Amino acid sequence: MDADWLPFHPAPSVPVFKAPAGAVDAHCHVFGPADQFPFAPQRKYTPCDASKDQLWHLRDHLGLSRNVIVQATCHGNDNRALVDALDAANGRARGVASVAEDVTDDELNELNRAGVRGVRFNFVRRLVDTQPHDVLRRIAERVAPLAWHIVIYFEAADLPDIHDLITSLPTRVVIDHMGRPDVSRPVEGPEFSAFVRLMRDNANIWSKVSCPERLSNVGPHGYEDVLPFSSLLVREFSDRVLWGTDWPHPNMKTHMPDDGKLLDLIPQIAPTQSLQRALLIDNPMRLYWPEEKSF
Ligand code: 0GY
Repeated sequence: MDADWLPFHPAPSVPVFKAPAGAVDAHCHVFGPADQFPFAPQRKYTPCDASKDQLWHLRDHLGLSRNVIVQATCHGNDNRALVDALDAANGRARGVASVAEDVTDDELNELNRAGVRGVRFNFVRRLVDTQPHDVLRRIAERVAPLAWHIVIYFEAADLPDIHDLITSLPTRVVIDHMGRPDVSRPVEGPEFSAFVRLMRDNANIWSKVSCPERLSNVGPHGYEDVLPFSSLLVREFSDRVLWGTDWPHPNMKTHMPDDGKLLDLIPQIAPTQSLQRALLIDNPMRLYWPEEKSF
């Protein structure tokens, strides 16, 4: 692993907040193990291993029920570690894959069988060499008939450049980590208002209200500067928000969060039981397990 890599928290606390039964961690990753699933040659970082079994252990420790595993850039378009985890999850995990334009229909069908329900487009330059918008649009058109969605990861400053791509996609779109706002700017200021407007004007766009530890300038474990941003989205778009741990927290440089304490922030951003249920159960179930219809 990279010399400055911070491994995930070895012993997260048991959260004081008790998640409602059936709660979903809708953003997490598996890394390797590298001896079984080598990292991609074009990767921009080399992490520690973070296995599916360690993920299930964290899920149970936190009192959660299900996971959505997002393909991390260190595995490129090689989704084998993801599929391996999904196959071992007994239906308790779904996935978001990375694919290139030359992916075959058979490969897409196999990913669908394993539980993949979306493709991630990543625009964060320190993580990937980005692809042309027309290529991404064609990939979205390929996966739309499978009822998959597109997950998009970008920095707030890049929203103007990709706005038209996002609004032209033929699927639901889920934006990672609230579009990574600069939380030193006002929540009512022009930058975050543009993001809120994007969601207001496009009913197919969802947001993950995840990663306070990545966005915060004040740090653990209150992350007070991020909460106004996540609270606003939960309040205004209660049926289009998702929450996740982001375990094993790739590329954290300042500190490693305690996953239990991340869960303890939920009542601050979703203060009522009905908002908590929407955020942790109803919304992720609608997106990832729609066939269960028990939510
Ligand atoms: C995240 C954030 C990061 C990394 C990745 O796929 C990835 O490599 O998503 C990051 O470095 O900000 O969502 O896990």
